This record gives sequence, C-alpha cells and structure tokens, in this order.
Amino acid sequence: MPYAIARWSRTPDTWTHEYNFTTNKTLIQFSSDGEYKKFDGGTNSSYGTTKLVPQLSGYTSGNITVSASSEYSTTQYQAWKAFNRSNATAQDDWASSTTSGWLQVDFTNRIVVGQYELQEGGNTSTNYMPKDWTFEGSNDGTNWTVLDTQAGVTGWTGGEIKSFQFVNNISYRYYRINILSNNGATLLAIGEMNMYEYTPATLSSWQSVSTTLPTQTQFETDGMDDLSVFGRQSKTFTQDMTNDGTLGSGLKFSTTIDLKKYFDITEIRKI
Ligand SMILES: [Ca+2]
Repeated sequence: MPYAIARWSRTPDTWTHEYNFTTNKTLIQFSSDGEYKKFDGGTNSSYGTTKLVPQLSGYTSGNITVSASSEYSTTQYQAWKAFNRSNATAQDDWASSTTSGWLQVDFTNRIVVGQYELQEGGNTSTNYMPKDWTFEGSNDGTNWTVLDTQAGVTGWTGGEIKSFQFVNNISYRYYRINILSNNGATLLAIGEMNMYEYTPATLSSWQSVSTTLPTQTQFETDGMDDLSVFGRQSKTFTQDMTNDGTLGSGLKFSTTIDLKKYFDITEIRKI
C-alpha cells in the first residue's frame, strides 16, 4: 500500500518529525542516533485484585506450597488452613504451637507481591491474632528481605480482615509473615491469609521503533497519536484561497499551505 510521509526538521530541536498521512501517525527521528522512536508515557503502579494463592485443601497446589514454623495440630490446624477460603470452624485456622512463628508460601516462580491480608477466623478469641510482625521475601528460603513491618496491631474483631500494602520492585519466590508476638493468647492463629501482586510504575521514555525509514506497518503499529509530549497547543488557522474559474463551470479553490510553518497539522477542513 503506497503511503506518503511528510518530514519536518526543527532547529534547535534535535528531532525530525515523520508524519504518515495514511495512518495519521507520527514517529520521531532523533538526530543523535538516527533512530525512529515513539514516546512511551509510562504507567502508574498498581495492586492486583486476584488472590495469588488458590483455595487450598492441602499443603501444595500446582507450583505453590505453604508451610509454617510449627502447627498446633498437624491434623487440624495445618498451615494450609490459612488458605482454605473457609473459617467455618476453629479448625479452619492455622495455629502454631507458640506465640511467635512464621507462615510461608513458596510460589516456585518469582513474583512481585505488594499487598497481603490477614483475617481473624471468628471462632476463637481474637487475641490469638498477630500483633507485631514483618512481611518478608526471599529467593532461597534462607535469606529474607523485610518488605513491611507492623507493630502494635491490636483490637482485632471476630472475622475481621486487615489489609497491608507496600511498595516492592523486586520479585521473590518465597514470601512469609514472620510473627514476633500475638495479642496475648497462648498460641498464634490466623483464619485466612491472602497475597496480591504489585506492578511497579514504569518511567516515560523514548523507545526505538526502527533504524531505517519506518514502514507503513510500523507507523500503524507504533506511530504516535498523542504529540502532547512536545508541549504544543492545538491551534486553528484560516487559509485564504483563490478560485480558478466561475461558479457552475468546474470551479476549484486552491491554496498552498506551508507545512514547515505548521508543525503539527492533523486535520484540514473546508470552510
Ligand atoms: Ca481458613
């Protein structure tokens, strides 16, 4: 498919403006390296809404394995009970045999977690819940990086969910809550725990599309619509026209537009 490209160079700017009439797309050629580029405005950070650990009925599901520092009963209060999506009975809690300890998820694959939730099970005294802890990530299960620290978390109510967010730009295979103390009971217990992904922000940047004059397809795929990065404002102007005949006899109006003068022409109308 044939196409036309209009080219403007600007001084003292360091780019050439390539505008493809067929696609209404623009790419910028940089004089610094000769490459044709598009502007990526970057993205904001975000938190996922999908629970990263599926509903468990055992210690392992797919690539995911959960474990704990201890279990009050290996037949009733197992680590995976904190991920069974049920708090029907007290036995749907994970409970440790001490007032401190950790509850860990091995995702096998490295992921970026930025949020977790803890839920009180609703069937025991609320003082089993953690009070002071760190949330940590690791890639070997031995060396841990503290990602979030909470201290003095009291006042849990039955079935309550507390959510904790933090910024994390590093992927880890293992995540755990490492509990230092609870709210006064003789054991630790957690009804449910969830984790959510964090997507870090990306910075705006110029990205190379081609080192040679872009093809029609490259304009269609990668050409820019939004040229606001150049800080130019939309402006409408009127161009006088001359006629070359008389009405009723194939009258044509014509004019010449100096495209070097109007850098960002995106639309031409008859008025
Ligand atoms: Ca549960």
